[in-house]
Amino acid sequence: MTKQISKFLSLLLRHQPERAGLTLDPQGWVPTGAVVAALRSRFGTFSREDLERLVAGSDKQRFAFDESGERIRANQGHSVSVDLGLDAAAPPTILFHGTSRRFLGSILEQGLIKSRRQYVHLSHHVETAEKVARRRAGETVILEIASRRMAAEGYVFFRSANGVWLTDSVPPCFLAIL
Ligand code: HQG
Repeated sequence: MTKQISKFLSLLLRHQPERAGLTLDPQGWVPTGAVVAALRSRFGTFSREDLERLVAGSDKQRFAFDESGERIRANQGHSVSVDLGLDAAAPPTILFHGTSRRFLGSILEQGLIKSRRQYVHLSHHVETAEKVARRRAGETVILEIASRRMAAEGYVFFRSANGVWLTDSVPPCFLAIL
């Protein structure tokens, strides 16, 4: 049940806030009370404490409260346009991206593109990339991204509050199959 609620919260805070009559502010925040009310109307009893437990227990720390606790947002993964206010950060030498092998031809041709999300998502650790890849059916593949070289050539990287590396696109020349 927690997973189901977490998935619905991701949907609201990243993609379709209107599904529950919510609106994200330009930085992606929504009043905590409105989110609790939305989750209660969908799942029955659901309190602010339940939301706090869900946020604290999220394996990937997907959500964050603001300092006052009065607002909540997703740390990354948006398709809705929001400004998370992240500062550009110097990436490690290599980052990883896990995906489905069936996308490989297209990725090696076009590079990594963000499609509906605001950024391409990259992982610091290969294990994390493997987990991301396993969300998809079929054979998986891990790509190595020459992120330090990209940064040296002017590509901008951000690190979300929960440690996901974000960038606009990765051209094929910076990709290698692990
Ligand atoms: C692929 C989850 C064809 C890309 C995860 C990926 C992550 C291309 C898919 C976060 C392509 C997009 C994001 C190209 C990229 N041709 N396919 N040129 N370029 N792709 O879900 O990175 O659990 O938007 O490889 O753990 O899989 O939701 O991105 O397979 O951190 O918190 O297009 O979502 O986090 O899929 O996952 P996604 P992603 P949560």
